[in-house]
Amino acid sequence: MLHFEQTFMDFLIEHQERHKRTYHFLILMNAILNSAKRIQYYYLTGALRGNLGLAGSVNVQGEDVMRMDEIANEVVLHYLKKCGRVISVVSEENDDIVMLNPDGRYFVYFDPMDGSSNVPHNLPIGFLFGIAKRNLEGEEDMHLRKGRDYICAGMFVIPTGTFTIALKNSGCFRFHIDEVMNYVKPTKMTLPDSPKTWELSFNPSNWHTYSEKVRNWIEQNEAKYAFRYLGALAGDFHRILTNGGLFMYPAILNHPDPKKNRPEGKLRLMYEANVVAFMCEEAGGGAINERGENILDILPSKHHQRTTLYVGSKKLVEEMREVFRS
Ligand code: AHM
Ligand code: MG
Repeated sequence: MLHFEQTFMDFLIEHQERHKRTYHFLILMNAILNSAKRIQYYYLTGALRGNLGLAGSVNVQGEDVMRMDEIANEVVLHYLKKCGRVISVVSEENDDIVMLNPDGRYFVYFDPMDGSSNVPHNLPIGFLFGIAKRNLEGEEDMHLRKGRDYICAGMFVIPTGTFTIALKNSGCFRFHIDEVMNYVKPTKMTLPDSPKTWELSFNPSNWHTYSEKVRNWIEQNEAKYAFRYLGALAGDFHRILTNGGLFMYPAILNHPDPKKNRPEGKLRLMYEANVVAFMCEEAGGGAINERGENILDILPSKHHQRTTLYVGSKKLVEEMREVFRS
């Protein structure tokens, strides 16, 4: 007897039918899947085709753009436009909001290739996305939504081939890519209660630049947990979701070169922090910034806004909230 695994699309169709929803979201998710598979293909052959270097331009954040960033962004914009369901997008790779289809139903916030320091090595990166729905009743407020108002958020770890997605109030699920490039075999993700497997994840080379409160907490607690850091949020958060623990990207405050300080943190709220925070809450965890605010409750005032981030097991997130309150 042949064995057929449930695909992501089977899973989603069932979910949409159960909740008596329209098919628009399926069409949008089909475009997201097409994008991910295409990025997967370009990235797998990236070294071979000489696509892992610089593109020769600088992005809105003042960082060098990689050729792969451009390819991945073009891929996602193409599929999202073609599906006809997206009003406009915020992409890490575009300074401004990109208008796609004024009659669309959704806003998509994405980073098509996150974890740029891994790109020249062809090591894992992430395609991260969050989706909000247009205000169907009353006036449209356009883009600047809180993560709490997203209807779903997800990430592909590329080229590893895992896809994790959370649907609002319906949980967080992980899929694996199969031989014919379908994402299959949903597993419901719940952060483990037992601290035995918990891990800490942060860039230790920045340790000396963190606030005193954060440095003290690390000194007092790091020996209790294993430590892992890949340098690509999707990969690092993937581990936290499975093993529990805490991923953090604190404020950079005491850098010897003051131009490199980042009092608001490095990660972007709308398409990095919110994406993992949304998945984490659906898996029973939490996410806050250094003001002790829930990441998902922050109303952005600009679309490339940065934030500090502490995401993972509830107990550790609450411990950090106390640290910032004290
Ligand atoms: P990017 O958008 O330039 O790729 O930066 C985002 C990445 C995250 O994936 C990762 O968590 C973090 O930046 C790593 O930063 P660092 O290299 O400073 O540790
Ligand atoms: Mg990024």
